[in-house]
Amino acid sequence: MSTIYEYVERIATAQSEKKAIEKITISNPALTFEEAYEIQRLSIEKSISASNSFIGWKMGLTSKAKQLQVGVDSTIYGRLTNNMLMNHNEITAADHIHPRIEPEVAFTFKKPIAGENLMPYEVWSAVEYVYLALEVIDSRYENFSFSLMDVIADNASSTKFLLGSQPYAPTTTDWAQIKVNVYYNNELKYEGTGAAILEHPINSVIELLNLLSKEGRGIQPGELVLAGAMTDAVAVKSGDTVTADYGVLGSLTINVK
Ligand code: OOG
Ligand code: MG
Repeated sequence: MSTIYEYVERIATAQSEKKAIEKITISNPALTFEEAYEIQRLSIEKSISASNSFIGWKMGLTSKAKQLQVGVDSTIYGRLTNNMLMNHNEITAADHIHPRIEPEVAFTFKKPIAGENLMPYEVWSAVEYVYLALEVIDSRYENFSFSLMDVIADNASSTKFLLGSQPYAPTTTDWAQIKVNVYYNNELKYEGTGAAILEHPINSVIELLNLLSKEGRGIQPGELVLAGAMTDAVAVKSGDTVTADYGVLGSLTINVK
């Protein structure tokens, strides 16, 4: 059986060579939750020592749409590094294995916060801004197919994300009631609401804090959190465009080269 370090290497190679690998649980069905998060942590540590920096967290599988799409029904977290944050709205298909794009919102934090089963008002007191976001995911596994432990080890399929330029104050709107229309090459493909994320996107942060507190961690000021997709993800290829239109709040587009 392979060691945790060998899985870290395999995932890193899949990413750098843009070549999908067999999911870990095929050869190691006994992979535990703790081992899976340890593979994720070590993978990000490796990326950080290669000159990237840690900037926050992503939540995954916080909506029914996403849980059904990938067949995993537990929420998970992943780690975000500065090289994932896009500085223009274009990705190159050839830089990825089988990229998908999904509409999200993100929170930034001005105060440290930690703890289990916090109330929404306690979490909001630490939030600085809310942003519109598009996440690009790219599972390192063949056919975008995985079990819970595989996707945790693979840093929740994260690869890139785009943040809107406009910071919104938490009180701007009821974030559960926001609506998003996702257009694939200018055709309406999916519709979602903020409530699709665990009834309210703030609950995604509460869930993240529950997961982090098991490890004695929390969210630090300056970190950001992607709350999870509000609709299914759209598979994209070179030449495609995905737009998420959030109505009066604005819209975000990613062009695929
Ligand atoms: C897992 C990552 C899920 C989300 O927003 O639900 C995720 C995947 O779908 O590959 O990022
Ligand atoms: Mg996501």
